[in-house]
Amino acid sequence: MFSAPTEQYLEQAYHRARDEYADLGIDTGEALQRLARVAVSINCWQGDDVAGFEGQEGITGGGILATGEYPGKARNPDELRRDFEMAYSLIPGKHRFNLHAMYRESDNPALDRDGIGPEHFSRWMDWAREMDLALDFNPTFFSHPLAKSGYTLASRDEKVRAFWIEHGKRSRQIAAHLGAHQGSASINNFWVPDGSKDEPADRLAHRELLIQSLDEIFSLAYPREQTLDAVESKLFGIGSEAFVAGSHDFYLAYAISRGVMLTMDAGHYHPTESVAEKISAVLPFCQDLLLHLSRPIRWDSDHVVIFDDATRDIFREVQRARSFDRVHLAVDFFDASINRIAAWVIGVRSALKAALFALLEPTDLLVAAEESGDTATRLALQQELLTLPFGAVWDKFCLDQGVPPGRFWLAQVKEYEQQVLRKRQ
Ligand code: RNT
Ligand code: ZN
Repeated sequence: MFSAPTEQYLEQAYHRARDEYADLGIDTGEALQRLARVAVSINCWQGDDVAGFEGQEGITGGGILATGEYPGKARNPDELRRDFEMAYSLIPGKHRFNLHAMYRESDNPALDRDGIGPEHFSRWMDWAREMDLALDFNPTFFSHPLAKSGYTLASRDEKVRAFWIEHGKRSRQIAAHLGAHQGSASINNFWVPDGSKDEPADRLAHRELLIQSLDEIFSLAYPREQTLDAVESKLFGIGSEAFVAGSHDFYLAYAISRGVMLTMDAGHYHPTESVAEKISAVLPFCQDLLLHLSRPIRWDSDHVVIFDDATRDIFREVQRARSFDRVHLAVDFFDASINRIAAWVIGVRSALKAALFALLEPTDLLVAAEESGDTATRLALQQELLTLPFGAVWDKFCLDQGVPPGRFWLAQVKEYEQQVLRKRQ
């Protein structure tokens, strides 16, 4: 393996790239400045395979499943924080951290989800302040005895609904508390797994119950500066193959009619559907949008985000719509089969590469070609853009942000694996 390139080498490569992009009317310096303002909310749940810290080993479910047995997963909040610090030190830019309710900290073994409050996140808040990270939030409607039937907020059982409604309300209170203290709204994302393996006899009943429950949860208004509610749709999950109450159509209509944010997860659609394609369809009707960047393989498998067509297409559409300020970005994957810290680093760096790739697009040239009917030029340019010296601009970003360029972060992850992760057996 080559050793890491010198600063001088990287600067020279960047200068050549800068000239090539300038020839197309693109200012790489400006693109780098804009990229530095792109914040990705990084999922806590990649660090421990979506287990959480409620001490109820083995209760999983809700249609999601982390697979793999790679050694060294974080077993407690301190390990998770330490692992994330390692990953974050290798990711360029300033980002956010995405918590789930099940990651609360408490000495009370009887504390259930309908009893949580901001005090159970005070250590996360202290840590986030030290790390200069803003926190986002998610109520946890899965991996719980009262979610075993497959239904929570859309359950026919009034007691089950009441429990989860209380959980939803408390999650908003916590998110508002986080937002007020960090001076940046905490986005609170509602993903509700409710659905069934086989064809239900009454889909509408469950959807009406879901509407009722959500309306009750959202009945209290919080200032936008503190928290923003989002609702995430899904096509199907493990055990909910035939029906998911909170489908895309359901939440698109719900979000617009209630003025809450819509979340689109890149893994939650039919395989040939594209989230990128939906962005310009939804943005005219929604004030904000939350994207869960993920990578489906055959089913909603939540693989680590990579620098692939689907991810590039998403960022390209956000850039073309000039909507980086309205589209909130989060990563959502959980891969237990590889080094979990590498997973974080690969996923977020790939997302940021896709953002940079979009920011370097000479969109005006493409639009001009299109407007004049010169669709051959439009296609030719798009193809030639793929092989411009993009990597040199990315490396310059890493250099400016004080993280290793190219593949040269990997050695530190390997070292941490030997020194820390392998000792956790
Ligand atoms: C599940 C959803 C949801 C979860 C997280 C853990 O299909 O994508 O966003 O992955 O809440
Ligand atoms: Zn998601």
